[in-house]
Amino acid sequence: MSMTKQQIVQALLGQRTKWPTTKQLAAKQQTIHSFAHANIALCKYWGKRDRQLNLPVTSSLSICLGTLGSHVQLRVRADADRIQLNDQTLPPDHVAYERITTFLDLFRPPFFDLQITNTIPTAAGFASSASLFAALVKALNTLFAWQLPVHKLCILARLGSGSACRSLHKGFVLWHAGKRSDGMDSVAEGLSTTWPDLRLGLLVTSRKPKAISSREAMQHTVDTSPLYSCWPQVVQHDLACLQQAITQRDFHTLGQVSQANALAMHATMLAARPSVLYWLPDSVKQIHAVWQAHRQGLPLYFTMDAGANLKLLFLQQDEQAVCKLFKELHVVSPWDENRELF
Ligand code: 2P0
Repeated sequence: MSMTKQQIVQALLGQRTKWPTTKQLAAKQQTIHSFAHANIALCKYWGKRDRQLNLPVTSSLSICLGTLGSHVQLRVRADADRIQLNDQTLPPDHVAYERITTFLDLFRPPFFDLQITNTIPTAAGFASSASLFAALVKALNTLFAWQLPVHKLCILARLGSGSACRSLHKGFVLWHAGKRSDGMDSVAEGLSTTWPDLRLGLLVTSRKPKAISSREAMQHTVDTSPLYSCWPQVVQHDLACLQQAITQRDFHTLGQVSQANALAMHATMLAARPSVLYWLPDSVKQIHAVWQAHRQGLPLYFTMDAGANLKLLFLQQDEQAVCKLFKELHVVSPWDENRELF
C-alpha cells in the first residue's frame, strides 16, 4: 500500500515537523521571497503510477525557462490562508485556492499569506503550476529553516504537482521515474551540459485557461486511450536520443525528437474516449508554418504541452529569421539570467 502525503512529509522532515508555533513565527514578522523558473518538457511526463503521490509512469526531461516562472512571497497568518495570484485575491472556492491550501495542509499549523506572481500565463499550457509549487517549497524551506537538500525539496514539490520537481534545477533536467512505492527515488537531477545558444520561443495562441486541466486529461488518457500502452516505449526511445543529443549538442536530433514526443503525447489524448484536443485553429496554422519554414531550410522545431500554445526550438543564429516569421514570439534564453522578456 502506498504511503500518504502526510507520511512522506513526516519521513522527510523527521524532527523538523515539530516546527515553531504560529505565535513564534508571527513574532518574526518575516516575509520570505522565493522564485522558481518554469520548465518545458522535451520528453513529456504523461501518466501516473501513483496519483496520490504524483509518481510518474516514465521518466521525463525538461529545459528551464530562465527568468520566467513564479515569484512567491510567504508570511504566516493566525487564521485562514490568504492567497493572491497576480494581484487578485483568490476566493476559497477557486480551484487554485483549493489546490494550494490542500498542499499547505501538509504543513499546519500555521496558516499562510501567499502572494504569487507568475511571469508566464497561468494555466494556459506554460507549466505555471510547476514553478509555483517549486517556489512555494523553497519558501517553506526558508520559513521553517528546514535546510533540506534539493532531492528532498524535489519530493515535497512533486506532492504539489509532478513536474514541479523539475523546476528546482536549472538548464536541462531529468526527472527519474523511480521504482519505489514511496517515491523516495522519484526525484529530478540537473544535467551538467549547458547549451547557451539554444533558444525557446513562446507563441501565445491563447491565454485562456484550459477547458480541461492537464491533470484530468492525463488520467483520462491513461484510463481510456488504447494508444497509451505504447507511451512508455516511446519515452524510453526518446529519452535515450535526447540525452545523447544534449551531450553532443546535436540540435537537429534534439528538435526532431522533442517535436515527435509532443505529437505522440497528443496522439494518445486524441485517441482517448472521448477525445481530448487542446489545439485551436491557430495552433494548427502555426504547426504548418513551422513545417514550411523547416522545409525551406530553417532549423526550427516545436513542442506543445497540455494547451493550445506552441513552444519553438531554434538556435541563436536563427533568432532573427524565426522572429520575422512569428511576430508575437517571446524568445527565452534558458542560460541567460539577465534576459527579462515578459
Ligand atoms: C510535462 N505536463 O511533462 C507534462 C506534459 C503537461 C504536458 O506536467 O502532477 O497537471 O497532476 O500536477 O501539472 C502538467 O501536468 O500534473 C505536466 P500533476 P500537471 O510538463
